[in-house]
This record gives sequence, C-alpha cells and structure tokens, in this order.
Amino acid sequence: MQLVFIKLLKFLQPMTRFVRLLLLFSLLGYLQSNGAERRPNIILMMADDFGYEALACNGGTSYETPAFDRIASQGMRFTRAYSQPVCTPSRVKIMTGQSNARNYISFGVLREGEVTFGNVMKAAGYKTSITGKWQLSGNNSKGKKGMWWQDCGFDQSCMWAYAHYLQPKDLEHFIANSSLKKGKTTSRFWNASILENGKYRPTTKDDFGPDIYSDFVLDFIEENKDEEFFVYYPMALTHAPFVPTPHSKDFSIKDKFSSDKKYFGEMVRYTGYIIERIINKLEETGIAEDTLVIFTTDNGTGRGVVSWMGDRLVTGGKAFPVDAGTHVPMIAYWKGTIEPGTICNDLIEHSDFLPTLAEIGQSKLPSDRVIDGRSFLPQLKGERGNPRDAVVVHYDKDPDSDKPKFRRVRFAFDGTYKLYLDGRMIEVAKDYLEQSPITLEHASKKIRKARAHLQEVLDKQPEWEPDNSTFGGKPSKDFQKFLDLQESLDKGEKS
Ligand SMILES: [Ca+2]
Repeated sequence: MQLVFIKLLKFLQPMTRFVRLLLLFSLLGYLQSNGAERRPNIILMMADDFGYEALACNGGTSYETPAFDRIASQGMRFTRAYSQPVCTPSRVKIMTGQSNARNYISFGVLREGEVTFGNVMKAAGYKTSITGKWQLSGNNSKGKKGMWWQDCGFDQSCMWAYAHYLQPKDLEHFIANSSLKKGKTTSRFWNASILENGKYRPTTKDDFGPDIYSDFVLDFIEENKDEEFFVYYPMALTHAPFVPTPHSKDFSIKDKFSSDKKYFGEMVRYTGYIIERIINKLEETGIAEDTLVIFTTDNGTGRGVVSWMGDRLVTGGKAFPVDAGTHVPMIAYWKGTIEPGTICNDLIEHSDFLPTLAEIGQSKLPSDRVIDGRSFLPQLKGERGNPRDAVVVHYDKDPDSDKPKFRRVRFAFDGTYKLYLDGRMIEVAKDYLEQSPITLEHASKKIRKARAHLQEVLDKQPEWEPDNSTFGGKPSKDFQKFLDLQESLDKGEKS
C-alpha cells in the first residue's frame, strides 16, 4: 500500500497544485462511493389515535395484538414515548424535529418554509414515498395556507383525500359513487377517496383504504429494493369512524359506513397485520437487514374508547395533555441490528425522529433553526446514546382562536414527575387524571430536586404566556366530560 502511495505521489509531482488536488478529490470520492456501505432504508409508520394501552405487549388487556407482540419480541419496544395530545401538532413536530412552540401556527397547517424529514432524506439522495393521511395543507375555515407532501420531499404518494384535496369533477364522481351517508364527503376506510401520485383513484364499497395504502408501500419496496429509500406512512387506522376490517366476522355493509367503538380492537389488530405484511415483504426482497421499521402513533386513543391495562381502566384521552392523550406505543424492528426482545425505557418525544433519520441517512440537519430532538440511533444499536432527561410538550391546538376548545399548556416530564408551566406538578403513575397536584409544602427532597430540574428544562423553552381566560379557571368542557366518564366507570367497577 505504502509503495502504491509513493508511486502515486511521484506521478502527481509534475502537475500543478490544482490538478493534483482535483485528482486526489476524485479518487477520494470514488473510494467513498464504492467503499461506503449501503445506508439503511427507513419505514416510519404512525397510526392515528392509538394509545399505549391498546397493545398487549405494552400490558394492555382489552385486545389481542399478536402481530404487534411478535414484532416487539423480534425488535425493540419503547415504554416511554410521548406524542403531542392531538393530530396536527404531532405531525408538525415529528416531521420538523421542532417543538410546537417554534413552528405550529394552526390546526391542519404545516407552515410554509418548514424543512421536514422528507426534505432531509431526499436531499441525502434517498428515494422517498408517503402514504396515508396528511392534514397539513391548510385549513379552509381560517384561510391559512400549509404545505403539500410534494413540497416536503416526497416523490411518490398514495393519500387519503379530504374533499378539498380533490378536483371538483373527481369529488363529484366520488360523491355520486360512494356508499357514504349524505353529507359525509370522503372516506378513509371502506370506499376510500384516494389520490395516488396526484391522480384521483376511484374505489368501491369493497375496497378497504388501509389495504390500498399498504399495497402501495409494498409496490414501492419492490420497485426500490436496490435503492436507499424512506417511506413515511402516517396511517389512517385507528381513527374514528370505528369500522370492521377485512378480518372482522359477521358484519354488514351498514357497519362499513357507520361507527361502533366495538371495532376499535379489530382495527388495532389489523394495524399489526399491515406492519407484518411490510416486514414479510422486506424478507421476501432480501432487504430486511438493510431496513429499519419504526411504528409509533400520533396521540392517545379516541375519546370514549375504554380499555384496560390489568386493573387500570384507561379511557381514550385524545386531545388532552394527560398520560392517556400523550403516552404512545413505539416499536422498532431492524433485523440483525436490534437485539430481539429489547425493551428501551428511555424518554422519546416526536421531535427525536428527524435527527434519528438524518443520522441514519448521513444527511445534514437544517442549520438555520433550532432542532429540539436528539437521535436515538445509538439506542437502536444497543448503545447508551444520549437519552433525554425530560420530554417537553407545548400544546396549543388553536393558537389563532379567541375561544380555544382546549387549554393551552406546556409541561416537562422526566418519566415520573410532570411540571406544567403554570406550576402544577404531578406524579403521573399515581395520578393519571392529574386531579391532585403535589403541594410543595409536604414535598420530599427528591420531589423538590425533580421540580427544580423540570423548571430548568422549562426555562430553556421560548417565552410564552398562554391565555386561558375563557376557561375561568375550570377544566374545558371536553376534559370535564372525560373526567366524568372515567369517574362513572371507576364507580361502576367498584360497586
Ligand atoms: Ca390523531
């Protein structure tokens, strides 16, 4: 090797400095592109309205989730992943790696000019695809513009289309041919309204949207098995309406187009079936070891759905900053890299995904903005990494509203204690409904220390003085309903 190098230097000597440098750089580039290992593919799946308690492998006891349990036993299960309490806030946070305090402006809107993980992975040379639900292109009611998936780095797409995504003639066609009740404009499940690579794709009452979205992912894997790719799959399941799946038994056509909470568990189970289909496809195409699959969800289970975790009753907490609204499942599968059956207790929040993906893709993070997340790639590889000591949730679903439906809150949570910006401190596992804040008067040294630490975390956040005056110091109407339901169920259980 040394001899080759000396010969090379002798060969380069008579040339100008510029030509020498040019040759050296081309050689380095050649070695890098040929010697470098293939960067892993990434498939990120995020279900809709699906709390931690829904999975048997997380200790849930209401539903059978065999596919999820198998995937967890072959991969890594995260016990402390936290989302925003509701859809768009989570979607903005997971895609941009930033706290909502920095870039969330309105429901249904991803602010123009944002850099998403789609942009980051595409810039790194990945083939990209998105499938499922978007909800970020603007809200007609408030006239705020958002971004479309094409602007966010996604080359291929197969999306559930809200009415305003469709051209008037396509919407007319959909309404004329759909099995939905009048007034319901589009469907995400049976007889789904779909835009595939920008074109309206007609479906029938026998087509189940989640099958179409996942078939699209399977085709994308097949077509790109020799490339480096990133699939973002924000799933339509398990949001309302609660409908039977193709695996459900004895259901009528009416059941397909109405909603009954009894189907929630079957939708959960079907979500696992879809993930397993994708993993099987990776095996079949021989790229399972080159592909990281991550499953998580955007927020807690829909309100009114009641589930059990042993003797703990959990009512769906979507849209509330309590545990039932923000504690979400997270499972990673990566054959040959993740030690099967690992449990990771590190705190994870949605902002951590973008830096993790960027590190895997060896791509650059945007340098002109603060990224709040930190990569959990080391943990996936079984290393200690740089786990966070608190998750921060900044929640203001409707910053542009004078009469918000939900309280505006911010908290830091260390996995045991939670401190709100307004000073309330909660020990989560002892007070899931957050009705008995800890009083400092009787607080132990340990609690005082935790509080000081969480206060420090909050102090590092952008300044904010939320206006909650419309609530008059009381819980919001919806939160009161949630508390009442939980209380009546608890009583029923005890009597
Ligand atoms: Ca949601």
